[in-house]
Amino acid sequence: MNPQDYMNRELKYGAHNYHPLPVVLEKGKGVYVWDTEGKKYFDFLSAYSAVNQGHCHPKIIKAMTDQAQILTLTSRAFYNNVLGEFEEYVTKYFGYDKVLPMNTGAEADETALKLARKWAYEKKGVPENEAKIIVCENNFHGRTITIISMSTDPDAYKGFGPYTPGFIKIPYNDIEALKKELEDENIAAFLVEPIQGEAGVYVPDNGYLKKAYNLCKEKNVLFIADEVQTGIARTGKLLACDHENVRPDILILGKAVSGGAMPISAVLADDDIMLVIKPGEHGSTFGGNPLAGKVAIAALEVIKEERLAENAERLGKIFREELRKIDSDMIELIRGKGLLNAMIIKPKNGKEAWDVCLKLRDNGLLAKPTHGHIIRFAPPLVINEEQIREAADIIKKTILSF
Ligand code: IF1
Repeated sequence: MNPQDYMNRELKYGAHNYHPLPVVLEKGKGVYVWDTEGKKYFDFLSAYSAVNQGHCHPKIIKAMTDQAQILTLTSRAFYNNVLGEFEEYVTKYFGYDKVLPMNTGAEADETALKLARKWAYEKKGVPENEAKIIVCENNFHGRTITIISMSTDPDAYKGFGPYTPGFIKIPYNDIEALKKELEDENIAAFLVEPIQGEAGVYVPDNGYLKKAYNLCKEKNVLFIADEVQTGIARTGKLLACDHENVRPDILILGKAVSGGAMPISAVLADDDIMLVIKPGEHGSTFGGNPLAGKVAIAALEVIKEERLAENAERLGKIFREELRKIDSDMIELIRGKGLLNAMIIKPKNGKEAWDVCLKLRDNGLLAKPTHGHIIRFAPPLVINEEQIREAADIIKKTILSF
């Protein structure tokens, strides 16, 4: 089959809920992926930051294949010999009393919302069914009905109502707006992305997270960080909240928890919050399965062993520096932190971010536009200096060709 055959088959038999860049991949290793014709590319999306440890990391794949031959799933109806090992490892790793394992990022966000509401009723004394959660405009937390009820993006929510009530939307990076809404006594939590990914790698002002956290503490409101995309070394620290020494009351993780091997997510909190959920009140068939446990431990070990946070911090600076040197009126702005970066494109002669991504593909680098005019650059964190300079050269050559 040629690439067009593969694409046509997906179009014919799959739902049309995506519009992929036309490239058909069949193999990945480290920072590279290969298409069905054998052409090699830098992967500068990393499956939306799930593949921080690089494609098919040998240690993660070994953990996966070893455990897959022993025991994959028991359900939580029974104990298994791996879950506790994972729970001990991950809670010590991030410094929380407890973890609740789920599968996707959206499920972890839903878990955090349930925790916050129950905590509000049982611990804060909010009257039943009155709890509200403050969220930010242009957020992205996933695709469930409740999560899209928090969204301000019509693509995400339009046509899927009726919506879940109980959310207040305020502008991102706006401390005054938060202060005002926190006056309401029924606020359970403030849910925030430390950097807004889908919004276009929107980095808030220095000090925003710290101020927001402190305001929440004054009002006995939970500070929930969605680090599904920013977490696990992507922004140059283990967590993006670490840049401001903020320790969220509830921490939401997904994506890179598995290094891209399988869907694994986790919610971390201390006992006074986590223990409001009792047996039978929450869970999932696959959450906490032994295969996921072994994969997650290996994936988190790789982050520390290979010093990926430090690498992201150092190479992120070089990368932004190189991109800022490109002299083109097509580039409006370069922004980001660590290896989560974005280029804002000013269309030229009718050529937009999508056209830039097509040409980047031709030149051997894969990236995807968001919101029409923003290109996200987020390579696997195992990239080295020579590779990041080579990738920056490809981007430069591509932009200058327009
Ligand atoms: C898609 C974006 C990234 C997330 C944050 C929760 C989730 C996500 C901060 C849900 C998921 C994804 C999902 C993917 C596109 C993607 C994305 F462009 F939409 F914004 F990463 F940049 N919290 N983000 O970013 O996690 O349930 O998907 O495991 O196609 O929806 P999930």
